[in-house]
Amino acid sequence: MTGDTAAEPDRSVLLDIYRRANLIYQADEKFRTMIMGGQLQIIYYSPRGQEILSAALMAALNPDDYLVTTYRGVHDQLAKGIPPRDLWAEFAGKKTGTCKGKGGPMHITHPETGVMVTTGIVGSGLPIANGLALASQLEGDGKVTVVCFGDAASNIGAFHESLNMAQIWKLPVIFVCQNNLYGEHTPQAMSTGAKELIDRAPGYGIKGVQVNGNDAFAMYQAASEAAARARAGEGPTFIEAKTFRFFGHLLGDDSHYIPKEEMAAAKLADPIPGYRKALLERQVSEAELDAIDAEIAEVVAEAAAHALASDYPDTDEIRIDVLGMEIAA
Ligand SMILES: Cc1ncc(C[n+]2csc(CCOP(=O)(O)OP(=O)(O)O)c2C)c(N)n1
Ligand SMILES: [Mg+2]
Repeated sequence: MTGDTAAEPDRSVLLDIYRRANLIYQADEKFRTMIMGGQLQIIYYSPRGQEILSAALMAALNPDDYLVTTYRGVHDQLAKGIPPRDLWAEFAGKKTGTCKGKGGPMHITHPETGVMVTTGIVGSGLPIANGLALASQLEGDGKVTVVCFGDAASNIGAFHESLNMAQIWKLPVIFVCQNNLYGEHTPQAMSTGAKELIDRAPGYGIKGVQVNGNDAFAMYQAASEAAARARAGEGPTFIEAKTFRFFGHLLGDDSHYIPKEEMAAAKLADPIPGYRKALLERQVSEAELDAIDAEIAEVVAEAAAHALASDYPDTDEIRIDVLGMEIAA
């Protein structure tokens, strides 16, 4: 694994990562509370446990860089900068949402913050990311495309084709596998022959970096280096970022297929309090972090209230924004 040797990011970056991670953490808690309380009727893939990975990754990008992510994407979307109230309204299917309530939780798109596609089809984001990166390469706009996906997605054909093509064409793309060790209720060893996913990188001649995604410092370093390589025209990077998910595949999953000791150990190493501790050891004060937490609590409460108070889209909307369907009722 990498990430042990570089100079640490400066204080403003460290606090930026804290802010993004805690926005994810608090938003996730609120989503789960609202779903369990019957205020939101949605299928929900919690990113609890994967907050630091996303926060550090997105902090290493430019605001106008592109992101492609998955159904387990709320951490990526918030960390990339989608305004929480717009995201929340879309999750709730309301017309004030990022896609006027017509995308829903699995299809979040917000080009203003570079969130180009969210897909529920496992592995399908990688070729789309190559397309975005090819456009940037042709236009010379200097943007980097990041595509996030899970460990099980690395068994899909599109993963292999995309790594190969990105390498041949030296595309400015970063493939980030958020390896939480489980697919849909399935341990990795049951679905994957390779012991380490990173071992697939050399097969395509692509630069591979394996990192502890729950370590903000290592993750930020890996992402910064990959972005710099991409912008310098040196091509793609495959980052395997190890992490864990605390709420199973989807909300309601009892995680019976995860050994209790494994879950307990992962929770003991919870990256959220871990990162807070790391900041306190670096002369950041409790008061400073508490103030950020309080500010985020207000943002999240406002976003949730806004979503609940907003209207559903009108039925006329069903024919609008659909390719070839803008026809009169
Ligand atoms: C092509 C395809 N096959 C199967 C599914 C059903 N499915 C949804 S999520 C999932 C597991 C994905 O696991 P992983 O890639 O590790 O991501 P994680 O959910 O752990 O973040 C599967 C098999 C799907 N959505 N798309
Ligand atoms: Mg997984």
